[in-house]
Formats: sequence, C-alpha cells, structure tokens
Amino acid sequence: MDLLKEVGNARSIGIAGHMRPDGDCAGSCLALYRYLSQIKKEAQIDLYLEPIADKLQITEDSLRVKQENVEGRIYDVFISLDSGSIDRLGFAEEYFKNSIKTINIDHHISNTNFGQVNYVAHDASSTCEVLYELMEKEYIDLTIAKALYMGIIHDTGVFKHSNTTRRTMEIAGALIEKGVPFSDMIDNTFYRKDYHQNQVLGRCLLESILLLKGKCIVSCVSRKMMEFYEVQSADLDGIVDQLRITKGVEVAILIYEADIHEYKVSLRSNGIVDVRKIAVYFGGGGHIMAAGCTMRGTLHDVFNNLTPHIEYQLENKEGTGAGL
Ligand SMILES: [Mn+2]
Repeated sequence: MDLLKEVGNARSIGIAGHMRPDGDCAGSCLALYRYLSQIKKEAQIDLYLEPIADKLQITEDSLRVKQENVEGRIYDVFISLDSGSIDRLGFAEEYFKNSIKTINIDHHISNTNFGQVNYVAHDASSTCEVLYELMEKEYIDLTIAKALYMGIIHDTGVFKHSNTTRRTMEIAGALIEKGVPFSDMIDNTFYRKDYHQNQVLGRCLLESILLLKGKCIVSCVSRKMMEFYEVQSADLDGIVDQLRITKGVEVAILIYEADIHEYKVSLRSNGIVDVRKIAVYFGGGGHIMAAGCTMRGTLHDVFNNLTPHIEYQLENKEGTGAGL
C-alpha cells in the first residue's frame, strides 16, 4: 500500500486508535499524526483517542488529541490504527463510519478488515512496525522515531515476546540512529512504577503461595488492599509476570477482587500449561501463555475451581517435552 497515495489530496484527515490506548496505539497515532501534519500541510488533521496515560504522552502532539464528538462531521479520509475491529474505536467509530474514505492499518490476526482499504500485516510485531514500513523514510524525524520506538517496545515487551523478528530489531536500530533516547524511553514508558504500584507488587510477592509442588504460584489482591494503597486495577499490571518468573513455576495466577464475590483472574504460563483453555472454560479468553477470566464466588471457590484444571494439564503434559 502507498499510504500517501491513498490519502491523496484529502482536505480533512481523521486518525484514531482503539479504546484505552496502549503504547503501540498511542505511539502509532502520534507518529502518523506528526507524519501527515508535516507532509499534508494544507489538510486539517485530527487525532481522536481516549485519554493517553501520562507516561505515554511522549510527544507534544499528545496535547492535541481530541475526545469531542461533533455530530455530522465528515472526513475525506479516516485512518484507524491498531484496532482489530470497528467497535474497538469507541467514540471515534462514528467518524470512521461517516468518512468518505476509510483506511485500516493494523497487525492483529483477528482484524476484521473493516476499512475500504485494509493493510493488516500479521507478521509485524506492532502497528508502529507496520507504519514504519509505510512511511517515506526521509520524513521520519526524532519525534516520529520516538513514537514508533515506543510502540515497538510495548508490543514486544521490550523485544522479548515471540513477535519480535529480525526486521523488528532492524527497524528499532534505524530508529535509534535517529537519536531515540532508548534507555530513558524503556524505563519511563515501560518499566516505571510509582511508589504505590511498587508497594502492591511487594505485598503480592510477600503473600504469594506456592501450590502443586511449587509449579503454581498464586497471589490475591483484595478491595481493602487496593483502597489502602490507593491503586486501580491498571496499577496491578506486571505483577503476574513477576510471579511467573519464579524459579520452578509453570503457572502464575493473580486474582483481584473486582466486586463482592467477583474476582478477576490473570493467568500466565511458562509453556507447559495452556492457560487460554482454562480461561475459556471459565468464560474468559486470551493466549496460550497469557489469559484471563472473571470468576464468581468466594476466594476459596475460585482457588478450588481453578487448581484442578492446572493440575490436570500439568499431569498430562509434563515430561512429554512437547510443551503444548
Ligand atoms: Mn499493537
């Protein structure tokens, strides 16, 4: 796809990403906004996103992000980024639907090809990687490079997940060459935790329990604990991954109390157990190594319902070496 050709002489261009923007969504939107603003100087360009987390607001264009919903506004071209389906666009879905031409750029395998023009690269680590390939390289300045780099590190878990390819690293290298302050970017946008988040992490590690001969580790966060530390569910991100890397552990579980007798369960596997299967059984979903579901009952019920599934998979798959 020739991105600039597809945008053509549009006088108004809208850009949007998915609800609750993550690093790749915010990064790709900020990068494309800046890119088109530089090249299509005559056009009116608007970027729509739900509020971006402070740590992801890495370019000054973050201040230009709009959340308004003006009825009847029609764009010549509207571009969706990092969104697997049209409903994931949230309030911007209306704009997308009403636009004269729609373009859908993404990397999710599940993408529904909801645009008139669809460019979905399944093998790309991130939408930022896809965008890099579509951009004329001479227009990639430091601002764009930073935004693209952020998306790549977030969707690859800093080059750790299996979606990282040689090409991903080559692109990251090209972006570093533009002067991206990568150490700071990785610390500030990916690993940084505030004091309260660290306290809850510590508490979870301290109170974690090993089950099934040390192959399963569990920790729970009560409503009371969340109120005490003044944290929200998003502040618990990463705790289950820390539990997962405990030596000898195959499955890590983090449970937090969302409501009375309602628990959100995050599951992580090191390969032998397919946690997606377990999550799906309880009405949730996810991937083989990372999944989640909501369970009702007492904490005791949650434990008793979950562990047999893990035990079953451990007993039936262990030692085969096949992993899955
Ligand atoms: Mn993505």
